[in-house]
Amino acid sequence: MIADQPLLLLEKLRAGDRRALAKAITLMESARPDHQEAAQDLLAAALPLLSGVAWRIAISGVPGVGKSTFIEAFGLLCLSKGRRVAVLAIDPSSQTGGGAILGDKTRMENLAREANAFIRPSPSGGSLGGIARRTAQSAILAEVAGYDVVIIETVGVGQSETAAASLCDLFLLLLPPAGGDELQGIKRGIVELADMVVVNKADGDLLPAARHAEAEYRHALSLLRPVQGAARPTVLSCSALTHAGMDQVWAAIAAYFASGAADGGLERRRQRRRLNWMRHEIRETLMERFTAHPSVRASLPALEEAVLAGRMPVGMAVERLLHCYEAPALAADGAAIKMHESAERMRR
Ligand SMILES: Nc1nc2c(ncn2[C@@H]2O[C@H](COP(=O)(O)OP(=O)(O)O)[C@@H](O)[C@H]2O)c(=O)[nH]1
Ligand SMILES: [Mg+2]
Repeated sequence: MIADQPLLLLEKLRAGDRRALAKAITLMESARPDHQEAAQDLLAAALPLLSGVAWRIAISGVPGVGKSTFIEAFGLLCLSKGRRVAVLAIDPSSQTGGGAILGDKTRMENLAREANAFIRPSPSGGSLGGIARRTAQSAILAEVAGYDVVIIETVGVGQSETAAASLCDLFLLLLPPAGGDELQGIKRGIVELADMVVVNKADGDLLPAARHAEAEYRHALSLLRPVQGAARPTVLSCSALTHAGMDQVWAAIAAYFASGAADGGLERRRQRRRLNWMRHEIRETLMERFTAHPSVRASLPALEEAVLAGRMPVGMAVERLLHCYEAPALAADGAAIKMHESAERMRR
């Protein structure tokens, strides 16, 4: 099976084989330990092959803002510039195989038909952290397979934006053509994550509203203090439907990557991203192991009970749990030590 031949799979990937990419991602998403091991071998072998030329772009925005339509339009534009496009998704709400985001593949019908495009729905199930990790790994595999524009679509709810922002080179926030009270993105702090803000649906009756919103966002963002070292996000408007303004979006994205490559900002961001990812994984893995640990599990109910009843300080309960985790043998020996002590006492 594929699990036996990660290097063969890598060869096919490097040749740009779309089916090999689908297979590699399936392998990586599998929970089977042998698949996981093969996938990690594959990734380790793939990493040194990355040239860094690929653009990794996350697109976020509330449902209905036009993400899928935008990605198709932008994707087709990328293809017309000779690029190869992979579309991935982060959607923690998709518990079934299809995935809610790209389940509506109909919206990307034209892109899906193209030989140089690859579309993959969100991995389903698991924590957001797990989904984000699998998406980041899929992005690496896609880059090795020669997809030099990797687009990550994410739903604009909850934590998925933060996750997406932390694993891309450019975080593009798509906003609806409404201003005033509806500068929601700013209220929710999402805009601060954005490297680029694009007001969509700048067409037909919505054109004036879109232009107005664009101006409002530009103004609002000029008042925000930019994150240290980061440039203020570019604000644009476009129509994903009519493609009006898409060329300007493309130009702004190209300029972003050109300047990032020239001044080293892009590489710094990627380095920071890898380190953050590692730290995040350490936290997640430790937490997983901690809660799964037999002696932690054995002690937890009683300690929680004691904290609940106000009989034990939280700090002490935590220390005892950590002790169970770090020195399980000692903790297990605890009973033996107690018996030993009482035996001693009885003897005296
Ligand atoms: N007028 C207009 N409608 C758009 C535009 N982009 C998307 N839509 C429409 O908005 C609806 C939601 O689009 P979709 O791409 O599925 O949004 P998503 O949920 O963010 O992926 C669809 O009916 C689209 O046809 C646009 O630029 N202009
Ligand atoms: Mg969509």
